[in-house]
Amino acid sequence: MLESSAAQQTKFLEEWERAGTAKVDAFLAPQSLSELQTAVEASYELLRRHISDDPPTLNIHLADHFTRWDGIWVKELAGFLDRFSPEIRELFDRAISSAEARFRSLFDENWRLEPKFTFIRRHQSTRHYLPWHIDADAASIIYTTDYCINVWLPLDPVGEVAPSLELLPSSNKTMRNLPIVAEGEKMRTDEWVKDNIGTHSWTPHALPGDAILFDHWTLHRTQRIAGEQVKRTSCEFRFVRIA
Ligand SMILES: O=C(O)CCC(=O)C(=O)O
Ligand SMILES: [Fe+2]
Repeated sequence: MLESSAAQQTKFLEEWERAGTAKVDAFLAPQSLSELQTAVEASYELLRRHISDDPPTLNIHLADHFTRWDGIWVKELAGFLDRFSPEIRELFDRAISSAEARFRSLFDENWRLEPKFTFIRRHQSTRHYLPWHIDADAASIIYTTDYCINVWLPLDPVGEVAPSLELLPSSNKTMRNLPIVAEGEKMRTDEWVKDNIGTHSWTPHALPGDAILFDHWTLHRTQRIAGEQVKRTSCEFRFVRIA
């Protein structure tokens, strides 16, 4: 029997309250997913083509994230697309509006996507897999807002071949009362996590269109999966309360 959307929302909110993380199947409708996939692919291609322009056409932040970790900072991408591909900018804006509408239907109307905290990530090897961390300090979010929710959107199937996220449900309750890491790498060692939180982790499988939500106190890391040849692209759409 299909659950009504009200029943699904209640179930989601219960899980969210309990664990600080939850999966939403088909967070994006097929049309929005397809727009997002097209926009992301086209942006990587454009950045690749322009990364070595002399004089530079990518600003320093866009170039830095792209070169260092195959990342795209959405805040900085917007201006670049306005110059080089307004039609891709439009696709992005539409996908973001759909994600905002879906997010608000799960929580309430008082949320918006924050481009400053929104990134696209591509793993092409295990080199940039992230160790245990919370986004509050690792992504420096705590210096701007006291609460933020990450809508993590894989654009490839994850959990089996390509890496998903491994999360520690309910770790947010402990982490929000512990000191943040202010300096250096801002990552927690396996031993620290075992001693302070435990080992009961959750590694959701997900398909493109599904979303894994978690708040900025929830410990997580890239799923440990060997495949050096595996490529995985994902979006980190971060939401904050409308002030
Ligand atoms: O995609 C990954 O491997 C890590 C993502 C992450 O840490 C995040 O979205 O906050
Ligand atoms: Fe993270």
